[in-house]
Amino acid sequence: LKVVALAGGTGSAKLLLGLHRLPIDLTVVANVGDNFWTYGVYVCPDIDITIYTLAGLADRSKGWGIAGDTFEVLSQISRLGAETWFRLGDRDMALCLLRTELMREGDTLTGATERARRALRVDCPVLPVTDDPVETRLVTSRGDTHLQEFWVRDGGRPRVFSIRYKGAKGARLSARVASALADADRIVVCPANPVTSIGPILAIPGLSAILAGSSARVVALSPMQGSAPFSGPARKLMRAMGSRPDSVGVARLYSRFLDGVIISDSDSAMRERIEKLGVHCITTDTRMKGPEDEQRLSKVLLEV
Ligand code: FO1
Repeated sequence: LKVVALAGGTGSAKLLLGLHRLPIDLTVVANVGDNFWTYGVYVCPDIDITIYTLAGLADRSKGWGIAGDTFEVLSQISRLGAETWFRLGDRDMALCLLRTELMREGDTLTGATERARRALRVDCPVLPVTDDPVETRLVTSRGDTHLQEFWVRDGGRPRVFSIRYKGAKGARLSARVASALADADRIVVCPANPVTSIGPILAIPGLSAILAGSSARVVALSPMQGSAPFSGPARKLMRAMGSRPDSVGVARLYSRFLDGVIISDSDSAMRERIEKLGVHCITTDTRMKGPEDEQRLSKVLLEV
């Protein structure tokens, strides 16, 4: 079974671990909207957490970076008087340095990612949705900011007036992503922030039409329980986009292409509303507390 998973950060990585343990042919399509230039390097948080998680290196308590990483470079940068609110670890920085170097020499983000995942012995393709730069930007009460500035520097506190995916309109879907989607038997939308993780993927011209026209079933695991996401700023950002911050809102955002969705059993009252959108809805315990949950939910996603 060829499965393509559309993935963002922490929540996605947990589900990917479950999918990765099943006997399927898995390809991960990663968000690039949270990619960020800092300390002279190109950081790709969603790509990197996917690789670190599948390589068994991730710091699973933080949800980003490498377990046991040190912060020597960052301490010295701070000593030199620069801001260090973005806590990029030493080993994590190594991947970012190599990626920056490869891309300066003319390699694509796809090529640099392929090299890293192979070196770290991740046995499934991790594909950035596009090789063109796309940036999730927010107009907030602290000005026009990158997603990382809003979330990490400002702690997600400022008021959010609008959100845009800078560069998305002119970005081209990567050829490898297009071919993985064309060959897929099933497409899984991971439990990720629909605005900052899946939104930038869907904003790449042509992608949502490919999903809508695909003969593969497209299924999602909702990242929401009630109006709270399992992690991150989904509630605030869905509201800012005029969406209901719950599983109905998520299903509505994806309804153009979604065949089925798994939502929390505590939200079973939302089921009827979701089915009215033409989306088959299953309720179960959607919390991922460990490998059993990750695998159980992965299996349900392949059966919906
Ligand atoms: N998130 C934080 O909340 N604080 C950090 O200092 C931080 C550092 C960081 C370094 C590398 C990396 O790849 C991710 C990092 N993240 C950090 C996570 C990241 O900002 C977001 O959670 C994701 O972009 C959301 O998908």
